[in-house]
Amino acid sequence: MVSLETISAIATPHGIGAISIIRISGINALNIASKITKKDKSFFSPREAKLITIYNINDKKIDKAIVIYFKAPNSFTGEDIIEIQTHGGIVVAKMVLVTTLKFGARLARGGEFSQRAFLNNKIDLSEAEAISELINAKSEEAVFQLSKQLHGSLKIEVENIREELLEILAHSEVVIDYAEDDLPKDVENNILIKLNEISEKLKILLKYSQMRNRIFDGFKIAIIGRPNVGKSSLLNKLLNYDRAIVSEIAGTTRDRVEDYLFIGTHSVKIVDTAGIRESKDQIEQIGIARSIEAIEEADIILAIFDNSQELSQEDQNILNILNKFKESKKILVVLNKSDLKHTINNINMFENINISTKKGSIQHLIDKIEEILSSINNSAESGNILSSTRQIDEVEKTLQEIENSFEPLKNGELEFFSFHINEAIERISSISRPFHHSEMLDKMFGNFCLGK
Ligand SMILES: Nc1nc2c(ncn2[C@@H]2O[C@H](COP(=O)(O)OP(=O)(O)OP(=O)(O)O)[C@@H](O)[C@H]2O)c(=O)[nH]1
Ligand SMILES: [Mg+2]
Repeated sequence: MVSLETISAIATPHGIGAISIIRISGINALNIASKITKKDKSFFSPREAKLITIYNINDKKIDKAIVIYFKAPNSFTGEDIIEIQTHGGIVVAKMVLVTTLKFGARLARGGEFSQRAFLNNKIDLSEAEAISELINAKSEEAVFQLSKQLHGSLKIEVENIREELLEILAHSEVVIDYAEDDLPKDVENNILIKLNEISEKLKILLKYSQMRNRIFDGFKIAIIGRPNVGKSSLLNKLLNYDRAIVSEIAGTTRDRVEDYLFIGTHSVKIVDTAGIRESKDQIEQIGIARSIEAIEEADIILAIFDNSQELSQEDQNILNILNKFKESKKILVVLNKSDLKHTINNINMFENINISTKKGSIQHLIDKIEEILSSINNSAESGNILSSTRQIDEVEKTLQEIENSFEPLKNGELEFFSFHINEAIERISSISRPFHHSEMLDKMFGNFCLGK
């Protein structure tokens, strides 16, 4: 698809840096390069960096810059691209940009380069979304995942599923058009098996994608326990500074105290909470309710108990709460104050670890947390994940359509069956290439930064 307009933008962040890049894309790009350098078009050979003077519209020298020509279709957008690397600085780059506009380029909208790349089949939508998210990635895990997507792994998985659905549709259509009888029983069974396999694949994709927020935004750890067991002491020790107030008065922490730290390569948000106990104090009650919320939001729960004392009724109540989260969260029982006499020793049903926040190191606890975080990550890393809510939505709808197709298939209502499979195909296809896209594309690429 050839666009008549040539677009131009500053592709680097606005600020002082070693270099700034101005990017021009479109049929007029080479012409503009020729005008701002006062060189013939033949001076620029594809993918060769040229150090050359840049002039403004009044023939005044602006800068000496590197100019690279990417000849269509072998460029990011699939169009002719000129990249001008000027010396860093806001004014120089702006002057070069204004000159390109004076020579006929139009200022690019946010994401317009990527949009053109998509329209010219250089990237598909899942790759475009990966680019957008990669720019905003906050953790190493997110970068690895998105890079996989950028290299097309999600596209391949989605296309395979689409092919399988098309094959199933073809079977059904043939019978509708030519056969007098219903679908033979063995064919119907094969289709059912295939559809179940596809459903399973989609469900796994969704399951991994639910971990997306964790992988992309970091994990959450909640420290919980009854008052005075040493929750705030542990927070401070993990952070290596006195973030929360510690005192021997039970009920010192009244509200959630949050902070961020790195455990290994994992970015983690850690939350210290108000001690959980029966309380008539209204403010304390609110704090305790927030502690329960913190449990719900967390990926890992560090449940602290005072090893120097017998388990109390309050501790027992906490264990009852934890039991409800046994399946959905990783729970680690931390027996604190191990510098004093050991009274509890072990709490069954959970993994236990002994520490003292007062004496000695807690490195073995940190190592354990790192091990848990890595195992959560590895399980997600082995598969593809959907990197946007749009993709998750499309997969959920695909799954729904497949489920809707089972009934008509069993009843021999092949037209209805075909209808649902068709819908499923349309849904799954739209992960990489939507059918009705113009409005959605404008919206999606509009979220990109300028020059991208
Ligand atoms: N001996 C010993 N004392 C500790 C240890 N950890 C904490 N303490 C003491 O236990 C008391 C309570 O510690 P905090 O960290 O304030 O306990 P908390 O669980 O945050 O208590 P609340 O905020 O009231 O829920 C303080 O006097 C700490 O000095 C430990 O490992 N050994
Ligand atoms: Mg506290």
